[in-house]
Amino acid sequence: MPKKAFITGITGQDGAYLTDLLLKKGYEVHGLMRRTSQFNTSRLEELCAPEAASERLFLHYGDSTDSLNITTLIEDIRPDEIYNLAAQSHVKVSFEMPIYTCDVDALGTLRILEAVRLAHLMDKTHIYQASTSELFGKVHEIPQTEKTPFHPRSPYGVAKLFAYWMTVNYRESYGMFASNGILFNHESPFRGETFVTRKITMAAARILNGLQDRLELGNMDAKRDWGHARDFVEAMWLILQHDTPGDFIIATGEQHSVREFVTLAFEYAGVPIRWEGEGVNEVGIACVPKVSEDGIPCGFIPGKGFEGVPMEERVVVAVNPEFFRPAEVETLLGNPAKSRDLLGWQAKTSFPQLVQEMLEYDLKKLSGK
Ligand code: NAP
Ligand code: F7E
Repeated sequence: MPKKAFITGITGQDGAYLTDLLLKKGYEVHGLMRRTSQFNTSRLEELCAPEAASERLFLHYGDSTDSLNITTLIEDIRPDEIYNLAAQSHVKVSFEMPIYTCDVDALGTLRILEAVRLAHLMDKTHIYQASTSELFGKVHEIPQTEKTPFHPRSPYGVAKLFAYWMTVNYRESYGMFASNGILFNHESPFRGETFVTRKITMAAARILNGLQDRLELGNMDAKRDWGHARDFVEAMWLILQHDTPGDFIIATGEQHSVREFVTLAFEYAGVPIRWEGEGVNEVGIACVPKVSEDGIPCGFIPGKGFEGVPMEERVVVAVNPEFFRPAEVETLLGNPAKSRDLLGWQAKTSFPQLVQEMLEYDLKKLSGK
């Protein structure tokens, strides 16, 4: 009998990479999918082998805010492993929707834990909780380890703190195999388009093709420990295969600023950015294709450059305070020593490789190939 996994948040970035991984490992995968007015399974379709998906992937309508639905699904599926990835995962949006964010991200986790308990699956089912480096928020030490005190800085972070401790509490109270993966930022070509890395690579691809004037960003001094989602979902699986449950930091151990991410994305096309000014007046200036009138991509071709394209020097990056947050997390840097020593996990993708893969994907998408 193949192992059965139940993934909430299966349509998201991590859900799609994890589904691909588990299908390759021979699992039967069940996923919780929200009813939406348009299909939202494009990531799964792009990432998962169609044959394995048609035989062993089952999608169920549901929502993390619906206790009955979650309990019934878990009772019916009786999964060996649950990966609770569903979340309102955007930090800035959480300031605009704090109550909804807590319902999904905090209580949603409790609904899963209770469902496993009520279905008498406590000895069978291993549970992975998608915890986050946002728990550290206003950091108390650098780098952060599993022992660093928490100080969340957003409704998202606070909701995830509740979920973290509920997971620990069910483990300690009922002996459940419930573990937290404290994952630092991880990105990919399948990252949501409003997170900063994907916003940058999509805009860079458009600017390099004469389709966009400039990119507007918030705090470019923010520093993150950015890894690749493909590497990070392997850690999720390893956490549930470990002898004992626990809490694990998953990070690369290297940090970069938002500004560095932008610089590297344009450098990929051989375009240097000159940074001028300070604070809200800071701008990035570069020599790029003029914005085309007809909306047809014309500009950078990987391997060829900008042959015959009319170019100009202009501001391509500017600060827009609209993207500032009421409270910011300025710096995050994880120490992944515990996961390396106990799980044998290590990030495989370097920062430049990550930026390059994301930009190449967005350039290819623009060219329609
Ligand atoms: P994501 O791309 O935003 O995906 C979130 C998933 O949750 C989507 O499938 C979304 O469904 C689903 N979802 C949202 N609200 C829901 C609800 N009410 N009921 C059921 N499903 C719901 O996020 P991600 O980057 O893959 O992250 C996965 C998890 O890891 C999240 O819990 C996130 O908070 C956490 N995390 C992420 C990072 C990171 O850097 N990526 C780091 C640490 C922790 P739709 O497709 O319908 O929107
Ligand atoms: O912001 C700054 C912003 O939205 C990164 C989620 O997956 O990782 C993610 O949360 C930094 C912040 O990710 C813009 O202020 C500047 O300092 O890409 P982000 P995040 O907030 O770190 C954690 C680990 C999670 O758990 C979350 O689910 O970039 N920034 N200018 C900007 N951010 C955005 N989104 N847009 C800007 O224009």
